[in-house]
Amino acid sequence: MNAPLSIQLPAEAKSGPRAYKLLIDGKFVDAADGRTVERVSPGHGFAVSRYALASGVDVESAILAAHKAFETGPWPRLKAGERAAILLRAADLIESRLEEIARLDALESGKPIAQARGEIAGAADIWRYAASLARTLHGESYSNLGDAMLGVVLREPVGVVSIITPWNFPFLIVSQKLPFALAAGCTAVVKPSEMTSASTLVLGEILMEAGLPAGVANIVVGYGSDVGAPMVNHPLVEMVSFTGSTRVGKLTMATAAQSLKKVSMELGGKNGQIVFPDADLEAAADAAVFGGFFNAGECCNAGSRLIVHEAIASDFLAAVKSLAATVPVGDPLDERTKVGAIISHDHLGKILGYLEIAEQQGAILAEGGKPATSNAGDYLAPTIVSGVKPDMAIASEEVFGPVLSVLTFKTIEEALHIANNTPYGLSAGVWSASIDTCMTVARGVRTGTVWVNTFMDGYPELPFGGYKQSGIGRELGKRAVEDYTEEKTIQFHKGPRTS
Ligand code: TXE
Repeated sequence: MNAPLSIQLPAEAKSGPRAYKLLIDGKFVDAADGRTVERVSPGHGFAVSRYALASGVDVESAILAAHKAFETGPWPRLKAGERAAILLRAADLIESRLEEIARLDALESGKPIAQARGEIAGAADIWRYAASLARTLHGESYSNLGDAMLGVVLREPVGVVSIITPWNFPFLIVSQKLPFALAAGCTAVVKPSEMTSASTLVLGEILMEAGLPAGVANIVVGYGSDVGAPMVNHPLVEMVSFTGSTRVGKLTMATAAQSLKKVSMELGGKNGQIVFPDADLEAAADAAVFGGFFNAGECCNAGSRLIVHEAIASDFLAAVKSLAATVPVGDPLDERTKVGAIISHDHLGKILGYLEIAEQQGAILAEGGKPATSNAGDYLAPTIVSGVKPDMAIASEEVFGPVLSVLTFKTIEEALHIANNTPYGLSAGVWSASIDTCMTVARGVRTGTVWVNTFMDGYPELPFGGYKQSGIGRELGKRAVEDYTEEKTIQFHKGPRTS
C-alpha cells in the first residue's frame, strides 16, 4: 500500500449513533440494567450504532419467552404452510430493506457495500428456501412390520434453540440458521456478535412485521461470557447452533455437553486451492485473488492457501501478484471497493503478527503486508506470502485476513498431503482440465466442500459445513430443517400382544 487512503465520512457520522433495543417476547426493550454499548465503524471511525447491552437477566427473560412460545404458543402447532407464509413475508421484507441492511453490515463490519448487497439478496433467497423446506419436512411410516404393527416416525421441533453468530457475515450467517429453526417449528434466542448486531436487530423488526408470534425469535446483544455462555448453559435450551472460532466452538460444545444438548458448529478453515499446469490459468489466478481476498479474507471459506504445481509456480505467482495489486482497497461505502476495512485494530495486529512469524520462519512477503495509513480505520491491501512450507504456522493456522500463502507441489499425492495437513476441513478447490485429476483431488481432500474449476460459490440447496475441526453438522441443503428436529418413533399395535 503506497498512497494513504482518504476515507469519506458518510451522512450517518453527523446524525449520531442509531439506537437499538433487545427483542424479547415480541417487544423491543432496554437491557434490564439499562446498559448500552456503541459500535464504532471499523472503516470510518465514528459510532454508528448504540445497542442495549444484555446481561444474564435479559438472557433469562429471552429464554423464558422462547420456552413459553414453544410450550404454549401457536408456532410449533401451526400448519407448515402457515409457518412458510411468514418466512416468505420475511424474505420480501428483507428485500424491501436490502439497501438499509447492506449499509449497516458495511458500516459495522467494514465490508464493501456492493458485496454486502449480494449477501442480503442471498439471505432473502435462503429464507425462501427454508420456507419451501417447512412444507416438505415429513417423517416416515413402516407398514412392513407385520399386520399387528404400524411404525410411524415423526419429525418434531427440537425446542428452544440458541443461535450464536460472528461478525464476518452478520446477516447472512443468522439467515443460515434461524429460518431453518423456525421452519421446523422451533423457537429461538439469537445472539449476534457484539460488534455487528444492528442488521440482526433489523431482522427482528422484519420478523415482527411479518407476523411472527411473540417470543418465537428473541434477540439479545452482548458479550460471549455474559450472554453467549448462559445461552449455552441454560437447561431450557435444547440445541445450540454456533458459528465462530474453533476455540470458542470447543468451549461451547464442552458447556453444551454438560446437559447433552444438540450442537451444530460452523468453525474455522484453512482452505487450499490446488492449481495444476493444465488448468485455465487465467481463471485460476482470478479465483486465487477472489478466494484469498474476498471479505478481506475474514471468511471461514477463504482460499487462504494457494497450492501450485512447481512447473508453473513462478509465472502463476507473478500473474496472481499483478492481479492482487489491482484490487481496489478502501472505503467500504465506495461502490468500487473490493477489500474494505479490517474488523478491528486488535485483529489487524493479529494478522501482522502472523506475517512477522512467517518471515522469521523463512517465508517471503511477495506482495502487500503493510497496513494502509488512513484518516479512519485499519486497512490492509491484499498480501501474498510465498515460499511457505507445510510446517510453518501460516500454512495451517487461520489468519482471517487478506493474506494468501503460496505453497508448491510436485505430485498429486503431495498436493493432497499439503491440502489435508491442517486441523481444519472446510473446503478446497482444484483447477485442472483433466477429469481424472479433478476427481482424484475431489475424492482425496478431507473437506465439506470441494470446488472444481470454480471457487466459493454457494447455493441454498447445497449443504455447507466442515470435516475435522471445521465443525459438526451441515447448514443449508434439504436436510437443514431436519437438524432442528427430533425423531419420535410411535408403534401402533393391534390386537393381543403375542410376545
Ligand atoms: O469469534 P468468536 P470472533 C475466527 C477468526 C477470528 C476469531 C475471532 O479466526 O479471528 O474467530 O472472531 C460468541 N460462549 N472466526 O471473536 O470469539 C461471540 O460473542 C458463548 C471464524 O467473532 O468465536 C460471538 O457472538 N458464546 C469464523 C461468537 O461467539 C461466545 C467466523 C463468535 O465469537 C463465547 C468468525 C462463549 N464463551 C470468526 N465467547 C468462521 N469460521 O466463519 C464468544 N462467544
